[in-house]
Amino acid sequence: MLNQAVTADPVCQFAADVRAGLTKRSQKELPSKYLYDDVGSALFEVISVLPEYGLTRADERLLRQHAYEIVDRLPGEVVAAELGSGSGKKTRWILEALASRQQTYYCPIEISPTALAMCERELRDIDCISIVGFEREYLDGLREVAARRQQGAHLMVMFLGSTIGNFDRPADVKFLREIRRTLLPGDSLLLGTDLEKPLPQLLAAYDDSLGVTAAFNLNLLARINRELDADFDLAQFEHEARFNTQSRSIEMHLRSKMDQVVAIPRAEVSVKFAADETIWTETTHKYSRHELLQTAMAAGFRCEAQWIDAEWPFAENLWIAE
Ligand code: AVJ
Repeated sequence: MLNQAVTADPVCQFAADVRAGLTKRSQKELPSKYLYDDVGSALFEVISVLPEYGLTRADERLLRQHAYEIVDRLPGEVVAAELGSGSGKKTRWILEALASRQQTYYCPIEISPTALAMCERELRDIDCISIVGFEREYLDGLREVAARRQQGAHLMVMFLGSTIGNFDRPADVKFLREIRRTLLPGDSLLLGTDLEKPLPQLLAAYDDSLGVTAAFNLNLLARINRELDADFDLAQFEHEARFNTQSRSIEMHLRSKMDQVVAIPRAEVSVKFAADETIWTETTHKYSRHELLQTAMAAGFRCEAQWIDAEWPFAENLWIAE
């Protein structure tokens, strides 16, 4: 019991993860989910409107243009769940299409109470949609939604914005299998995935000219300063985006500009950085269309349909649980 209470404290968990990630012998790393505190989430909203970063707009365009087609492929009564509610803006199109058929429950699952509240505010005006938010980790929340479903209702899980790309391979397949395990045959997954594209375009998307992505990345160090009383000098680290050709992923790193030692009192650790050493902060995988078909099968789904944006290679995948 005591143990549970300790790990359930978010600051303790953050401290433990920071300590584990920064005391690694080889590549230092930090979990990308910590990029999204209030400042990081606000910076990501700015990223999503930058000219270099077409991902969010492509996602939104596809959902707007094809919402009715997508919903038409779903069986009768649907309960909609979403992993990570985001701002709720692009989900609106799907919810409006669902609402045009019948009264529908929408269950956003989100660990950030701020994000959850924002999404509820954004979407509460849609008639015939009842919002029931779950402040939970993705799979915990999903299991809860699945346990409460009425007989005859089909679950439709949305995982948009290519957040799946943040999982390492093959952790993405493992996670998709976990989702599948919470579902029944005939339930569905609407999965947004960013696709491979020319390298210069990819690099620019993760290293924009205004420096917003750099600020988004550096905010992780600022957050460690704020929450764990650390003394990172942000001027002594720089943002780097690189493409890993083997994993076909963009990696974000923070590069130490010099030899330095940083104290992180609330994680009870001091960390030594060599000049040019990096902290790996995020992976964002770029899928091929072929790979997505294989991934669907490997996770226990069949691909019902796929919609691809003409301007920015991005796919909306509708998978049905087998
Ligand atoms: C929100 C995970 C889709 O991977 O492109 C944007 C996050 N990181 N710029 C992505 C992100 C740097 C983004 N996702």
